[in-house]
Amino acid sequence: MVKMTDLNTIDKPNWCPGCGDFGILVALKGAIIELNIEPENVAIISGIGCSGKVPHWVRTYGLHGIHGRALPVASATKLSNHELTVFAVGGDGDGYGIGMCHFIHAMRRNINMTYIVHNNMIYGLTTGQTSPTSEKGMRTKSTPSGVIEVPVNPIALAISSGATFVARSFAGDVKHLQKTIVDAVKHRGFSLVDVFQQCVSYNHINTYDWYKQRVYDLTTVGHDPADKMKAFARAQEWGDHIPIGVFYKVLTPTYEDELPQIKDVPLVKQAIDKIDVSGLMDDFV
Ligand SMILES: Cc1ncc(C[n+]2csc(CCOP(=O)(O)OP(=O)(O)O)c2C)c(N)n1
Ligand SMILES: [Mg+2]
Repeated sequence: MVKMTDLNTIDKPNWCPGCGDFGILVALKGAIIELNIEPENVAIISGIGCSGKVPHWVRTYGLHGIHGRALPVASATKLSNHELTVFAVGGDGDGYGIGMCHFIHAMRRNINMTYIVHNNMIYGLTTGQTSPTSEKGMRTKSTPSGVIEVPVNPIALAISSGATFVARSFAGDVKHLQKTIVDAVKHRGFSLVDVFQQCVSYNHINTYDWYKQRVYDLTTVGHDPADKMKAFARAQEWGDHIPIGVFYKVLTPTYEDELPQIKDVPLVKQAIDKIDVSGLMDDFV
């Protein structure tokens, strides 16, 4: 049985005290334990941001990559060895801004992995600029007179882009978040877990209390995640009541299922001792 001590690192997180990232880290580790996946069978791939530091503090395989590129690296990791449980992790700026094109393409590919987005509606690491999910009118360092654009709606975007598991949770409700991550990993296909997360240093509007007062669990209203149109309608809800939970879920073949070269045996296992690359090495090295 995998235990918390198996996943702990010597280094301790250096996020600001009170940051929602702590709740996400605890829920992610809790999910790996609950699923009983050995650390050597997990890869956590991140982009840049405060959120991008997650792989430093979970003792599994991990890679802290470059800004906006968590998903292509995670996709390559999964396609190299699809027996691994792969997480992509990043912020709202990382995934819904600079990484937006990867977000849409990863979803329509339906690679079997879980994407956790720490959505604090701000650029945290760079000290408080507007992000794609910052609300219209929000004053930040980069928009002193208020944001002009409407925010990205990641849930609606995911449903329309072909993601086969679309969920939202809240870093302040670790139990809900851990269950959502467990369900996302169990789902065969691309899973988005958008996580409301307070940034105590740079977002003084969307605080822990702001989220806490608004979120309600979709299971309490009998939502059916198989109903795409109802999922889309729930994704439009914003304001005093904002849903969390699984909006949409459907089973379709994964990218790995459809790729004959790796369908039966992971690429990494095919290569061992079977492919002679010496000619190639002679040419190029
Ligand atoms: C190519 C590139 N552009 C810009 C930056 C600067 N940068 C670092 S993190 C970041 C945004 C972080 O915001 P978010 O993704 O929301 O993560 P958070 O810190 O809020 O968790 C930016 C713009 C960078 N590192 N690389
Ligand atoms: Mg952010």
